[in-house]
Amino acid sequence: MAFLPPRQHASSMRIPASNLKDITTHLADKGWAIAADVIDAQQVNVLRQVVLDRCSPCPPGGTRLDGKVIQHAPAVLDLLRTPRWMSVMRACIGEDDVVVHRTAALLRMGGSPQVGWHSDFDFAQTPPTNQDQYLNRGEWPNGPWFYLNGSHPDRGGLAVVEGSHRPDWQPPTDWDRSSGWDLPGVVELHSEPGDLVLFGARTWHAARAYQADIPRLSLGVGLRPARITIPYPHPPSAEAHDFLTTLPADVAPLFRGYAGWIVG
Ligand SMILES: O=C(O)CCC(=O)C(=O)O
Repeated sequence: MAFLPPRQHASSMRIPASNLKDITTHLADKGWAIAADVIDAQQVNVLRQVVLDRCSPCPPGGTRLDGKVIQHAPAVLDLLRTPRWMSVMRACIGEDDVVVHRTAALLRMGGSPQVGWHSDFDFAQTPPTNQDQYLNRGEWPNGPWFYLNGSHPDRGGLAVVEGSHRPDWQPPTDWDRSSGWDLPGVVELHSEPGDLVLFGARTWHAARAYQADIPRLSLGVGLRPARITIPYPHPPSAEAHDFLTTLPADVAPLFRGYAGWIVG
């Protein structure tokens, strides 16, 4: 791409998980936010093991994603019982009555390449035909990821384009997925393992190539307003049906209209 001056990457800001006002303001203004210390070290370790169990084996240089992790890992249900996480999520969605939207465990091995610049939002105006079109048209915050090794540019870290959450934001015409890092508005995120990384539904993001010799582990659980249903035309798979009918009573209301089983 042509002639942008080199840019000093802004370092990102962690906001205490109890400061819901600053987290939501930051997310609304900038299109991303980091809620600090949402889960403790013990929960981080449990979730690390979940990602390892669900995404191994993975070959050197590879990436594995489990888009139905919550259906197979009771420990992920415990996140729904974690008041600090729920309060951050509810505040960022802006509604109290929320349901589980989609979940993912993501493992990347050393040698995995850069994840190119993209928005997860599905901008198509035509009726949805695939899982991402069904699930990625909502306005609720994306991510929201726990980078369970921390996010840092030297650890395959996530970066976002500040301001790109706004509907009228357009990428410069010479951008593509393989563009580098000296781009206008890029913020490289620095988070700790118990931090929740949030970004807007439209926010453009990318992740650095990962080089370390331990697996990079991330877990994402997205919620949406309960009043929004996903018009998926098929009934739940047998596996999803079993999961939904055996859910513990305390979390079952969070699975009204669950459609995350589409994935994977
Ligand atoms: O963290 C990563 O490696 C990729 C995350 C990502 O691209 C996404 O959430 O869409």
